[in-house]
Amino acid sequence: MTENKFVLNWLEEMKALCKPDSVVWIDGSEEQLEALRAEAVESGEMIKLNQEKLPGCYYHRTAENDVARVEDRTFICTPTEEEAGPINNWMAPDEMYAKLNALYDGSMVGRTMYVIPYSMGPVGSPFSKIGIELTDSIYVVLNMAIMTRIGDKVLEKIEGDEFIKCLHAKKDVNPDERYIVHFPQDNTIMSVNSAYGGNVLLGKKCFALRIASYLGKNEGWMAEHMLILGLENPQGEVKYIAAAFPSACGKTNLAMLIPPKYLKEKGYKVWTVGDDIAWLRIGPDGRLYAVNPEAGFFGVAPGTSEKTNFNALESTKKNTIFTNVAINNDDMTVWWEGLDKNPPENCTEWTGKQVNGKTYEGNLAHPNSRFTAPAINCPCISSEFENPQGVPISAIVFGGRRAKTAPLVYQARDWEHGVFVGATMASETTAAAAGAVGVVRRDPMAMKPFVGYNMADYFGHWLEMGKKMDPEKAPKIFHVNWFRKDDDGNFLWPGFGDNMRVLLWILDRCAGKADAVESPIGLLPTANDIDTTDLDVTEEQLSELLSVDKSVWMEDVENQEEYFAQFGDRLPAEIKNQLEILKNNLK
Ligand code: OXD
Ligand code: MN
Repeated sequence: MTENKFVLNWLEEMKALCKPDSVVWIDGSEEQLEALRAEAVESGEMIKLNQEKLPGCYYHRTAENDVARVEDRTFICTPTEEEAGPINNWMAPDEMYAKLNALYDGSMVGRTMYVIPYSMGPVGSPFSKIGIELTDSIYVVLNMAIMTRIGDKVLEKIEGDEFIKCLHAKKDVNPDERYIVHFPQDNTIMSVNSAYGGNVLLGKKCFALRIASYLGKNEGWMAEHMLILGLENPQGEVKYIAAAFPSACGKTNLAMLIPPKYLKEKGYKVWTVGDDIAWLRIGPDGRLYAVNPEAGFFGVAPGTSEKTNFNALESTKKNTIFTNVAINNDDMTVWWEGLDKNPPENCTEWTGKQVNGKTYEGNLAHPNSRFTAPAINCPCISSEFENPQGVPISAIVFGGRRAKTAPLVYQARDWEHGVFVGATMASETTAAAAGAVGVVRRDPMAMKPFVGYNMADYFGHWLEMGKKMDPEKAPKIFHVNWFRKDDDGNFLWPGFGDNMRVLLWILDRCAGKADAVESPIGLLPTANDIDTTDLDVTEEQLSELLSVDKSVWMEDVENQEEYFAQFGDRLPAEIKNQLEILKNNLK
C-alpha cells in the first residue's frame, strides 16, 4: 500500500461515498489476478474458455443496453461552457458533482471496491502519467491489467497529488443514469451505470485522450487518437509513422500490416508500437517522439480474420478477454462474423441465447464485440514498444472514409497546412448505396469524441506545437483515403497489406527521395510514383485514385466552412487563412 496522504484521503472520501463492504488493493501480482479470475468465474461474471485452445482466455457478456461508448452521456465539466467548447457536452462542475454524488451514494454496499494504481506509458518513462481507478467490477480490474501497467510498482512512483482520480461504479447499468464525466481541472474522471469497456476502462479514452489532451495543452505535448507503426526497409532502417483515423477505418489493421509478398521478399517489415493512442513530445533533438500509453489492444472482433489481420488474431490466442462475441458450445472457443465462414452450430450468441449459428439470422457476435489482448502477444510488436523515450515520428497521417473527395494520398505543404488537413478530416457513413456519397461526419484528427477542451483551442495547440519544432525535423503531414470508389461503387484500391505501397511513397517524401506535383489541395504523387508491382490496379484506376474533382471539393469546402463557423472567434486565424487558400486554389 502507500503512505501518500493525497491518495489515502481521496480513498477515504470515496469509501465514505460509495460505502463498499471491503476494499482490495490491486498489487499487480499474477497470484492476485488469478484469484480474481476464479472469483469472477464462480460468480458468473466471466466464463472460462477452452484452456487448451485458448490458454488464459475468458469470456464476458455485458447488458444488452450497455455495448458501446455513449457519446451523448459523456461530459467535459470545465468551469465555463466555453472551455469545453461546442463539440462537447457540458455541465457546471458543482451541478454535476451534486448529481453524481447522489448516484454514487451507497453504490457499493454489499460489494468490494478494488483500488487499481495504473500507469499510462512504461512505468517511469518521462511520457508516462499515473491514475488510480476505484471500481466495483472484477472485469474492469482484469481488463485494466491487460490494457495498462498496474500495481505496486506504479503506486511507488506517485508523487504528491500527481495522479488522475478515477471512480467507477457499475450499479444496475441503468442507461438513463449513465454518466461518463471528466473534470479536467480536478484531474478527476467519474463513470457510473456502465460496464462496457470504453466507458469503464478509465485509462483509455477518458484519461489517455480526454484528460491527457487537456494536460498536453497545458504542458506542451499531445495526446492523439493515433496508431504508431515502424516500417523497416531491407537495409534494416526503421522509420515511424503515427496515423489518425476515425473508428472503423482500419487503424488496428494498418498498425499490424503485413507487406505484400514481393515487398516481404525484399525484406520490408512492419512493427507495431500502438493501435489506438499516441502521446507525443518534442525531444531534446527537436524531433517529435511518440509512445503508446497502453499495454494492450481493445479491438473490435468482427471482421478480424487470418486474412484481414493475422497479427491481431494471433494476439487473441492467449490471456485475452472476449466481450460480447459468440461462443462455440462444443469446444468453448469463440466466434464472430468475419472470422471464417463456419459459424458454430451449437452456439451461444452474444446475448446468451442458445442458437444454431448455421441458420441463425442476425449477429451472433455483437458488431462492437471486443477482444482485450496483451500487446506483447502481437507477433509484430515493436522492440521499441517499451522504450521510455518513445520513437521518432517521420510522418503523421490523417485519413477517413471518402468515396469521392480525397485522393488515395496527398501531402500537406507544411505544418500549418497539415493542421488544416487534420482539422477538416471527415468520414462517410458506410451504408450509402453503390456509387452514392455517404453522409459526412466531420471528425477533426479523429478526435471529435475525445478532445477534453474546446476543439478550437485544440487546433491552436497543434499550431503551437508546430512552431516549437524545426520545420526540417517536424514530421511531414499526409492524408490518405483507402476507400475511394468508382462510379459503380466499387473500391478502387485493394487496401490492407497493399497500403504499404502508399506508406513507402510517404516515407520517400520524408527522406526527400520521391517527387510530388502541386494540386489545389496539396502535393500529390503521380501514377508512376506508387509502386504497383504484382498489383491488379490499372494505370487508369490509379489516375482516378489520385484525381481531385474540384466541384466535389467545393461542396466539401462549404461543409468545412459551416463546421468551423460554430467555433466563432475562437477559431485560429491560421485555419481561416488555410480555408481561404483552399477556396482560391479551387477556383
Ligand atoms: C474507439 C475505440 O471507439 O478505440 O475508437 O474503442
Ligand atoms: Mn479508438
